[in-house]
Amino acid sequence: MRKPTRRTFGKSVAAAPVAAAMLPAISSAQASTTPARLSFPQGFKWGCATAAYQIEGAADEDGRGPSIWDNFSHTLGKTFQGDTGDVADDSYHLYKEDVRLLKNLDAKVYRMSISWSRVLPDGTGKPNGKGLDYYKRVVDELRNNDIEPYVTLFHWDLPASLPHGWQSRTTAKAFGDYAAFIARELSDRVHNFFTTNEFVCFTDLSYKVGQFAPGLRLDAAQVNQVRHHGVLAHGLGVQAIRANAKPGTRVGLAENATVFAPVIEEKQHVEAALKATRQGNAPFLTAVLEGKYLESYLEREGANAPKVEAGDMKIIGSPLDFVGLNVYTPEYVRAEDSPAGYSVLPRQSSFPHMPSPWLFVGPEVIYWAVRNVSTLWKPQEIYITENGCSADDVVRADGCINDTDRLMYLRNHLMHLQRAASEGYPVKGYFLWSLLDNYEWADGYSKRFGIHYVDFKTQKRTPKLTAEWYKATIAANSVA
Ligand code: GBH
Repeated sequence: MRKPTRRTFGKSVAAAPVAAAMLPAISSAQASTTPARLSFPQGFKWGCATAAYQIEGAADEDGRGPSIWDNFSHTLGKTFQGDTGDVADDSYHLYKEDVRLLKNLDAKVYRMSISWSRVLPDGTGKPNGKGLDYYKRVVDELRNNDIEPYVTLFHWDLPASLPHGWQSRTTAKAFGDYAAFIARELSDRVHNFFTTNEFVCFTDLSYKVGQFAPGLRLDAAQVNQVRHHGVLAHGLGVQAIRANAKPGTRVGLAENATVFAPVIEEKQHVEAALKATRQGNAPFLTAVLEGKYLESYLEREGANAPKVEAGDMKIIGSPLDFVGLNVYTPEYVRAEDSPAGYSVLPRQSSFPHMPSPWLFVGPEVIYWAVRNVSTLWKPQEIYITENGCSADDVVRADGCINDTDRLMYLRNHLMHLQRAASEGYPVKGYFLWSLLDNYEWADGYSKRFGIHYVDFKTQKRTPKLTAEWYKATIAANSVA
């Protein structure tokens, strides 16, 4: 049998690992006006992602309790022009319209999050029926449109009434109880859950750098403890879902692991990238997927290392059904003759980036994200739980939003994702960030990540060029 190439494997996919792409001879099809397309495996799950505080609004409605992001965004000087998520995309009221946007794309899956304090206003204790009903309505609307919901339990909007937030071990326990509650209430209609989103953002950025809620700058020992409570919460969440959800419910997490790409694709640098991946994610993904903290991490932190109680690491390492990766930007490494065995290369000032200054463009990041995580930890399934970019979108006189830069970003990432799929890595789906422009945390409404434009004065949604392109990509199950 002819070896499948990247272009043909999707049609015959048995997803066995195959050699890297060979250049196919130019066939008559390729000589025609339509370029050959790179196919994804049959049944690949295409969708979009959002998060509660970024889209819902209705911050004060139907008994929702405050979260640390309400407090933070209402504190002078913390967010761009004092922007808050009070209204955001008003998806609390407009969710049917948002499901229509997904339906129009023919999306198969949708990643959304639950606002913990909407369903448990105090974080623990008495539930808020009206809040829970909202999520039931959204999920039912999705299912009625043949869109499978993938639900994140925690995307940073921690209930404000939990004393000391993630500094307290009790918060990890509270998260477990909240996960159990959601599993009992929603697993009849939600079959896939993510526990937490992006450890580094709700720990380091929130308690060390102070850029995200609650905006603290703690010392190294305290930060390591916050990190530990984060991964512990994830593990308790996994166990709570397994114990309380209907059989067949699946659970994973959504993590923006730091992705290390070999600067040159040669053996020694490829191995350096693996070492860097393990070390560079030691407090988070490495701990979750290995059920332990690396000795090198504990040694480096010394007296500041996290205080771990008996049994914690087993909980943290609870087996998962899938790993979700939020992928945006790469680090480049090369092999080095040093104890670490690798070094991370600084970026030149000319390295291209999108309007978000942190969002450097290196599309091969998505291939290496999947490949490194697969090689090191062999998860059963991988989902890209976020990928996308900000762009300086402008509505032209004719009403079009020609986001050609975002299209370039997305197309190139998908080509590299297809490379991973064609080599047999178990990537099962892709959630584009984001369905629509939304509240971009400390950047407020100044950065747009949507494939639908939102006029925040009127709440009007307009598909951008990338929505048209994504619809065609989904329809063809391939990229070109
Ligand atoms: C994701 O984070 C989030 O999950 C999502 O909610 C968000 O809307 C999306 O990305 C787009 O940002 O200002 O230099 O300190 C992506 C990872 C980590 C990117 C924190 C921004 C702040 C960098 N994010 N980072 S900096």
